[in-house]
Amino acid sequence: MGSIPTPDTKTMNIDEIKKSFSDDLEKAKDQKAVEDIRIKYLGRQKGKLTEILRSLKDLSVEKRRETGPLANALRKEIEESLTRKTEQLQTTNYKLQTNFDITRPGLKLKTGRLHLLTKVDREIRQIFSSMNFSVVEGPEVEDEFHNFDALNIPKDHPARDSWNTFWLKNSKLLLRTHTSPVQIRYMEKNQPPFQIIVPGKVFRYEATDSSHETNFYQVEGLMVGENISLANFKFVIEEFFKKFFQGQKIEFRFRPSYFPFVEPGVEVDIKLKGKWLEVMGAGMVHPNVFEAVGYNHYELTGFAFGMGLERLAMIKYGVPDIRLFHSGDLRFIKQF
Ligand code: FA5
Repeated sequence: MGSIPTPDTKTMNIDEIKKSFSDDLEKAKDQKAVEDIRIKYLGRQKGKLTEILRSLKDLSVEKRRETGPLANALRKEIEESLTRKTEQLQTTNYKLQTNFDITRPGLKLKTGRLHLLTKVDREIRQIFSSMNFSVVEGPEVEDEFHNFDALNIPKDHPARDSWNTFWLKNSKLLLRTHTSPVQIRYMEKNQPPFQIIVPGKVFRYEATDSSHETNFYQVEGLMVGENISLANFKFVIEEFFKKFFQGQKIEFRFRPSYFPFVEPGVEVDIKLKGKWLEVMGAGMVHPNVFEAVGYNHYELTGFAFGMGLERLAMIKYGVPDIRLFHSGDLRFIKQF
């Protein structure tokens, strides 16, 4: 690199500026130092390179031709070096601040999960599907006919008291108290033989405790054809328990019971921590129910059941209180 005769003896030549600049830059430890260097060499008033660039006009044409390109090239070089140094300092600062360790394993992403009741609902659907049952759904807002009358529970019959009901204001509609009305809706539109399950939400206007909720899930079952018997029900339910509890030892019992829409009626209980917990009502479909949907009750028979989904989940997963399901407590939800 060439040098220029200087008008002012204190002014450095280009080689000297270049050397002095790179010495200064190497020593710079922070952005403030980089900025000082920029001013020292490129500052508008007294920048060392600026002075040279400004003095070019006083040189002879020949000298200017020789020096001009060198000075301009150095300006470009200085600007680029300053930018690079700034970037370098930023990266180093970031590493210092975050103590960044690229070998450290990444944080595990938090993903959502299915609610335990959704899981159990899916398990139940899958098991019955594997036994050739179809999955059917029905409305949560019902009329009196489907929720009660067609199920052989006439108006003013004391049996209606078993289903404490949320009535909708100014209408004859209600929030269904069980999934049994879907039996009626399905039979109105389909002919036997068939076997269905109906999972869904039900609502009852009653006090809550560790095994009762006002809003819970049931899974209805209905199988209708010729010569269907209670023995078929027993087989299906025992198969279901075997698959649902997957080898977990459970004790269960069938006990006579009364529901207006079945005859005979039974209840199924499972032992939980030494106490019997009622998990389902069931029985042989009552002839009056077949009549309400226009079926010939002399030719057809069928069994029906309605089980409490939360209660089955409580037994399988050891949940001590039904109110935990809807508590919104993440510590509970995240366990499953
Ligand atoms: C019924 O609701 C009948 N529809 C069941 C039925 C269907 C019988 C078909 C015959 C033929 P029950 O009120 O007992 O019956 O309720 C059925 C199941 O739902 C109970 O065994 C229980 O497991 C669950 N259950 C009832 N009430 C509650 C409640 N408040 N909270 C949580 N689960 C409940």
